[in-house]
Order: sequence, then structure tokens, then C-alpha cells
Amino acid sequence: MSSSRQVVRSCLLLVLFSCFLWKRDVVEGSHYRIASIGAPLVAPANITNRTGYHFQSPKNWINDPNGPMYYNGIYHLFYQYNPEEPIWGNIVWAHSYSTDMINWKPLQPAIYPSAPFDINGCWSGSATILPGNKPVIFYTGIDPQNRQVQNIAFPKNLSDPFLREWVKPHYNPVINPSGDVNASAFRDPTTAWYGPDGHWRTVVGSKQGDRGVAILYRSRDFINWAVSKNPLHSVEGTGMWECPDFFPVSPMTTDALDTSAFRKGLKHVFKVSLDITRYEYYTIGTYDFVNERYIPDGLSPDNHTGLRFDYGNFYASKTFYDDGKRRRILWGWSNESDSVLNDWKKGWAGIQAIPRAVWLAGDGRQVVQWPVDEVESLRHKQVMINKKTIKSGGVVEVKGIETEQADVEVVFDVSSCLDKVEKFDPGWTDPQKLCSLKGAEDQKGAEVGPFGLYVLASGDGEKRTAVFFRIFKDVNKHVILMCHDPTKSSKREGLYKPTYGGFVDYDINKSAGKISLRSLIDHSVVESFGAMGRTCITSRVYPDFAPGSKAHLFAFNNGNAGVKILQLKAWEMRKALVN
Ligand code: DQQ
Repeated sequence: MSSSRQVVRSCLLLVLFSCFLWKRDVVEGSHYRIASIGAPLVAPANITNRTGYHFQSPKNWINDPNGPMYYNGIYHLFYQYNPEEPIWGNIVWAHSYSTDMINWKPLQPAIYPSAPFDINGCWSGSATILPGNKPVIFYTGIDPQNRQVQNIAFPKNLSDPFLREWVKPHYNPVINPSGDVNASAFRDPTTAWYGPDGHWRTVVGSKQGDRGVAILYRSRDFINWAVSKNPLHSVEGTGMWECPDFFPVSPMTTDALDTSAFRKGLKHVFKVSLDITRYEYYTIGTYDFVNERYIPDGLSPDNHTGLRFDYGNFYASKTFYDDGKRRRILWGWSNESDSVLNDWKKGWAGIQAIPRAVWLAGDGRQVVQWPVDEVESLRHKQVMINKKTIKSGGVVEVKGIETEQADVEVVFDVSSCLDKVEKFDPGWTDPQKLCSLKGAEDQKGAEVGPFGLYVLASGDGEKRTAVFFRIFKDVNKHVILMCHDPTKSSKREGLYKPTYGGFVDYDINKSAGKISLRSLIDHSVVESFGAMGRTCITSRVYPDFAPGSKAHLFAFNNGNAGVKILQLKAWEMRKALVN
């Protein structure tokens, strides 16, 4: 190769590599340059693989959900948004509202760089409703020295039902990175909670060396904040804690609690988004109010072998208490796994997963999640399959509906073969690796499973995303693995197609051999809920069907033992009105 061609080639590689870095959200240095504040969000760009009922913006880049809240009968969702390009940068808080969390209307950006305390970017944060029904936003601003500081903003006019304009008091920032706090790792304040001592508290994500830290602050008036002697929680070796979330749950009922609920016997959930793995982990534990500490239960390891809301592409999540329907709602961002080049071609990047109700499981060992009921209003034409056995190596096609935009609920019955399952190796501690190792096809030693669904499949089944279970026997209990395998989802170049997996902590014997699976399918996203929401996995896939051909849906079984579909219901989904 001539040297000039080599130079051109290296430059091209360099450009592509830097795009990749931006894309993975690793580089979050921010230089603010934006011309279009206040401009209405414009019509959709290219519709290739664009979702039909997931939250997204008409064009450009979106990431973290910010400050979700329910206020005077209206749901608000803010989100990290680049008004100019389909890559991360120029970050503002875009704003949409809804009455059902499924259909959304856009408003002008609520918060955008305008003052020294946020001139280099308005990063993630949350909303709190203060006494007198007054919302306040807490967010991270990037100041002229690129320090991360915490600011507040209030609605300009409380009688505007849409809370269109937000005002930032001149006394911002209200929290500075003082003492030995790392000013470039100090962000994402949580919804504040009100303690019985008359103080508000919030935590800000940070790191000290390699130790992930949730720094705790206290305030009487939401303006003057004092740092607590100890962090609320910290764990060595976990790196930067982004988007912490902290909320109470009740071990007695599935009823949700306001973030400030405080009484004996409550448990708390503490979640962090780990910058080094780009996955989230949560624990369930006790909030020791007197010593200002959160102590995770021994049951849930507090590091990257821990519990996850979602074992797939789901990050920077945030919950809020919906006092309209008395539930806690979880929002999470699902990044593209398409090539950056294609994001540019599409003109958009990033979606929010369907909001999920979240509550503590009856056994107290984990949380359970379920898509908000409102999504069912999009259910349209329905088909059903009852009591059908899928023999080893067989498939059953779900016919009669369009399945590119669908909701599927299936209950499998494996009671007849639970005594035949293969042996579990206790060395298999990483479910994601196990899913890649075993795959959806593997029949070597496979007795019960892999069985599940092929979604977004071509008619010949060659292209497909597999959503499946595989069951093993440990010494005295069954071990259930749930996986998403998108390796055959598309033949297009440059896609990131990781296999995802999680164990399902579920006693299949107690349910007489039955296990359920629900998948929300929407063009380029598949969100699956195993065992009624005990294990959840989200994947982004980009099926490249031949022109004019449609997506197909199959139930499959690649284990040796026959598996019965007790009941399968599938609905075509209507398009939601999204922004
Ligand atoms: N994204 C925001 C940060 C946050 C990160 C910047 C998580 O505030 O830590 O867009 O995705």
C-alpha cells in the first residue's frame, strides 16, 4: 500500500475509533455549542428499525431518563438529549409529557446551559416534590472549569399544567465538590427524601480512587446542603457510581412507597450504574437512619456479581413514586448497538425502555418488574395457541398477526421432564457467559431447553433473535438460565450483538413445572420478562429482512425433551404517539 493511502486509511480508522469512544459514552468531556434551544423538535428522520411504541425523540441522540415525575395528573419525562446530532454531546434536558406514560408530547427543553454553573452541560438528575406540591429538579451542571456541581431548578409557573419553563436560582450551585471530592466524578443527584429529623437528604454518585461512593448530603431548606461524615454507601473496586437510586420497599405488600416513607420494618433498594462495566447493580438492605448508612443484606452481593434490574442493554435507570396509581415506576435507557455510521444515517440514537412497575418480591430476595398496564392499551389483534407440545428440534409458528410490533405472553410447561435435566456445574457463576457458551442451538447434553421464542425472525427462521430458558439441576434444586441470543438477528456489518443472560431465582417445582415469558417486540428492541418479571433482559437488534418480507414469530425447542406451550397469547401492537 502506498504511504499516502496508508495515511488516509489510518485517519479513517482514527475517526471511526473516536466515534466509537463517543458512542460508548466513555468520553463525557463536554464542550457546549448549540444553536437550537427552544426550537421545536422536528419530524422523524430515517425510519429504518425505528421503534413504534417505545419512547424516543424525533431525531438526534438521547440517553439517561431524568427527573421522571407525576404532577397534578401528568407524567413528565426529562431526558439527556443532544439537539444537534445523533451522538452524545451538547447535553440538555429535553422534556415530554403524557397522561399514560405510553403516548407522549414534546415540550421545549426544560434545562439547558445558560449560566456559569452549567455552561458546559446539564447532566443527569432527578425530581422531588416539596411540601406545598412544589416540584424541584436537582441536576448536575458542568461549570467553566469542567467541574461537576449540583444545581436546582424550579418551575417558573406552577399553574402551567405542563411546567414548560424552569428557572435556575442565582445561588446555584447548591452543592460543590469540596474537600477531597473528585470534581470530574461527582454527579447525578437522587430524588431527595425527607427524614423524621426535618432534614432533606440526597446522594450524589462519585468515586474515590477505585471505590464507588454515594456521598450523602443533608439540608433543611433544599438550598444549603451539608455533607455527611460518611457516605451512605461505598464499595471498593467498583469505580464511578453513576445515577444512584435509593428507595424504600415494603416486605409486607406490593404497594409502593413514597421515597420519604420511613418506618420500622421497611427495606430499601440501592442501585448504581457502573461506569466501568456499563451495567447496573442493585442490592436490598436496611437504611440505618441514625448512623446515616445503608447496609445491604447478606443475601445480595454488592458488586458486579450482584442483582440487576435488567441483564441486557439497560442503563442509567431511575425510579419515581407515582402517587396517582400508588406504584414505583422504573425508567431505563437502552442505547443503540448499531454502528455509529448507521446512527448518523438514521439520524437518531437511543430509546427508553417501556416504563416498568417495580416492587419487592414476596421472598424479599429481589425486586420484580412488569411493564406498566397502560402499554396494554396498544394491544390490537390477538392470536392464541393452547396446549401444544414442541418436540425436540421443533418450532411452532405464531401466525395471524404482524409481529414486528408485538407483545407475547407464553407459559411453558416442563413438568414431564424435570427429572431429566442436565447437571449444573457450580463453576458456572456468570450467566451471560453461560448463555454465550450454550447458545440457543446447542443440543449437546441439552435436556430441558434451550426453549423459548424466536422473535423478529425471517420466514425461513435463518435470521432471528432467540429468547430462551435452559434448565439445570444443582445438588438439590433446579437452576434456570434465561438468555437473549441475537447473534443471528441480522447479517448487517458493524453491529454489536452480545448474548445476554441472567439466572431466574424461581422454584419451578412449586409452580408444577410452569414458567412464563413475556416479550415486548418493537422493530429494534426486545424486552423480555421471565417468570413474571423476576429476570428481565433488553436487547437492541437490527433485523435486515429482504425487501417486502415481514417479521415472523416462532416458539422453539432445541432440548432433547419435549416442552409444552400451555398457553401463548400474542398481540399486534398499535403505534404509540411518541413525541
Ligand atoms: N450520563 C450523564 C451523566 C451520567 C451518565 C451525561 C450516565 O450525568 O453519569 O449525559 O449515562
